[in-house]
Amino acid sequence: MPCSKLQGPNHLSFTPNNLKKCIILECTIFWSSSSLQPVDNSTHLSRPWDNSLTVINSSENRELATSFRHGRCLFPLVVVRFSGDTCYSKKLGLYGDCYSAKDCHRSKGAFGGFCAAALGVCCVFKTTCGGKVSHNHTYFQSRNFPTEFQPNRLEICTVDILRKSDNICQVKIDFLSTSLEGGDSNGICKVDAVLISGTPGSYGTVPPNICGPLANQSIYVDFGDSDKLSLSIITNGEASQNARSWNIKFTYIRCENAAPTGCLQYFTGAAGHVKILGYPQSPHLGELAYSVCIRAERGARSILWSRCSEEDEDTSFWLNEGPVSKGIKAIKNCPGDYVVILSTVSAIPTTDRYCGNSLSSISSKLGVTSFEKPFLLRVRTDGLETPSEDGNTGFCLQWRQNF
Ligand SMILES: [Ca+2]
Ligand SMILES: [Ca+2]
Repeated sequence: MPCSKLQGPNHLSFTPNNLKKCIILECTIFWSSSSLQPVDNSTHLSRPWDNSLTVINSSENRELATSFRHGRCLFPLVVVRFSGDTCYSKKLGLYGDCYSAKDCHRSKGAFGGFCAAALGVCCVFKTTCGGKVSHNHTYFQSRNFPTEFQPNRLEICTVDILRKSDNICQVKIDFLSTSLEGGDSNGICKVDAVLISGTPGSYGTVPPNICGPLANQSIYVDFGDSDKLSLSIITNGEASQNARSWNIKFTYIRCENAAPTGCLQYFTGAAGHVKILGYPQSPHLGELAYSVCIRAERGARSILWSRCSEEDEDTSFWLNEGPVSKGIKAIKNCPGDYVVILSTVSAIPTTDRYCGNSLSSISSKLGVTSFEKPFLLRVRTDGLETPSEDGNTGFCLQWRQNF
């Protein structure tokens, strides 16, 4: 009998959507996946059946879950299995997966409050140097985070990111906070560095070596045919004894949700902004070669790129190797450090490189409109800078899609 036809002892009809498993004994509880949130400790019941819980997603049965939580539904056994939906732990301020208490304990996760109408626990995973990532939303943190540490020698801290299944194509790496040394006078990461290995990459998606400020940056890394990626953070305590720390989140991306091919960074939305990796530091990082992709929203005809309005006018676009000039473009004028905005209004291929101190030679407030899809911004810097340059901070650019 299909579960949608079953009735409980209270004569309540079940019409679950996205049904995963349904076992009815005397009273079965359904609840919406949108209700998978930690609840206050005072509202949860004792749960002797924790070991055999099954989450059944339904958008129509929150009322049942509520009545269950208040103990009005009497039953000898409820069989529910948790499906690992994302939950947010207010207690820890971190995301986790909704698991049964036993599964969370077995997986060495941390208790982050209750979820799924208090039937599950929001299981939070953290790891540090030498660890392995095999759960969604795993946080890779420096030792004793959030307390900073001072390395007194060259240290290499590596975490392996394991591919959970074939339908996982990428991992999204969110740099939530970092305190690392920046690049040298050429923008090269010679003291500290974040290195990512194991990905086949392709043009525009090979993760560059990065360092300095990385908070709020995120990148997508392809597994390709590999079952494991590695992320290493080098902190050279011999070159600098400044305090270091990091908190980095890994999220598995299923193939149907993957960032498009060729995109190291990927954003959605009609408007937003993006900063060069390592922004702000002067000079900007060197030896970068990657693409930033913006998903074209339905009906979008073009995209306008301009400097971030909330950033200082002098530093929000500054990619140069010689005297500061506004609105420099073309291949011959931007040989080393530049962004590419494809097929702008002039549609002349040689005019799509931009460098200097402004996107426009007329006013730094003016931007560049591109009609080329997919919407993307290519970023390229070499490994050389002219000494005694001030500024040269890279970019913070905002985009707005036009409909
Ligand atoms: Ca430069
Ligand atoms: Ca350069």
